[in-house]
Amino acid sequence: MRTASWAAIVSLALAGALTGCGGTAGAGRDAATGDAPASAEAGAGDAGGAPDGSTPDGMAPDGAEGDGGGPGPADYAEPAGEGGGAGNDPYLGGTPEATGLAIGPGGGFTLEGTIATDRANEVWADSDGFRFTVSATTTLRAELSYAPAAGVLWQVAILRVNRSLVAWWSIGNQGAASTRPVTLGPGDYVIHVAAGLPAPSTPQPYRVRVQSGDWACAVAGGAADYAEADEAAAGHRANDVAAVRWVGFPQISPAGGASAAEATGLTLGAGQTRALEGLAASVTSAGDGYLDRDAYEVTAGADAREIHVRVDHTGQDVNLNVFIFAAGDTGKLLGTATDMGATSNEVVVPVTAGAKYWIWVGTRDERSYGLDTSLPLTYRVTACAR
Ligand SMILES: [Ca+2]
Ligand SMILES: [Ca+2]
Ligand SMILES: [Ca+2]
Ligand SMILES: [Ca+2]
Repeated sequence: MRTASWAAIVSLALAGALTGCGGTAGAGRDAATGDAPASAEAGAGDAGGAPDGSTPDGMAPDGAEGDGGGPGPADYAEPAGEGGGAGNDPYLGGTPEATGLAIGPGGGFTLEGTIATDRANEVWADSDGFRFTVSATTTLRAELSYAPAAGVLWQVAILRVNRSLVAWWSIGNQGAASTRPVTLGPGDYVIHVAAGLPAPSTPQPYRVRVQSGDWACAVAGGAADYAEADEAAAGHRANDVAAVRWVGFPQISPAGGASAAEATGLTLGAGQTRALEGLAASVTSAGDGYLDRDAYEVTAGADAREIHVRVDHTGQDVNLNVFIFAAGDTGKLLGTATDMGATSNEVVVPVTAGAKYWIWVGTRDERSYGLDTSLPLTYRVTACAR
């Protein structure tokens, strides 16, 4: 059975979330809207302390971080071929690879896999699950590296074994992606890696580093370092830059019109935290899947290797999504945060020192579900650089 749709897969993930969180299910939003409750394990509230020595050395495209600094052999490699049916796809009746690997505080391991040439359905070219064990409560993230190919989006997520999401898919096409950090209690979980269509003509190898560490990025308090300009005179379209439609993977195009990212003038050096404030305006969609869309240009400092961006707000019925683009090119996507039902969205992306990036904050159009009644809504962007 290879028929699938992204909506069906997300429904599976959400059904798992609604049945898998016990008493937390009611803490989120109305199940009838298709929105999941916020993850009980979300690390948003447990931030604290400076990054410690267990922090890996970034998301090098060759997956070289971790144990000893060299790529080295992986701790688990996906076997060639997946047998019949859904193979190791966690969503379509497959069985995730039983890696036998465990992780606790300070630990980490590396996975190797391949996007195969013969596994495509209408959603993705190949979809691989890897089951692992958390032996003791720890904060971890999964860092994916691969050889980028034009037009192909890759994604990485962390699921519970019932397929509900603990770290929503981070999606990009620039060679590396990371889930947000999540604090997980003991038990089994699944790393999910997939690449979008078309199926490759040759197998595409990838690596995933799963690393325990402390990547705290607490909400920045106090006055914002940058405040969105008042774009009311432009119908709140002055800074939109990207249009995003969800058909399986996000389909991204320039927003059209005369929009431009706001020049914040902010440079993010390693160890620095900056706050931006914006307004999710109450406007109708310009034709994509979003209402207001706001882009902010920032520069990675000379010593920065990654930026960790979180967007926080108080609108219980508003979904703000975050996309990180290379400045000036909506075709270059570094990562996404698209958790449904969460008032905090986080994404971690690798950066090149001195390069400019767009932090894009979009309000998902959910008016047909009776949502978005909290608009207009002020939100806060916190950007932590490492
Ligand atoms: Ca595979
Ligand atoms: Ca697979
Ligand atoms: Ca705005
Ligand atoms: Ca805007």
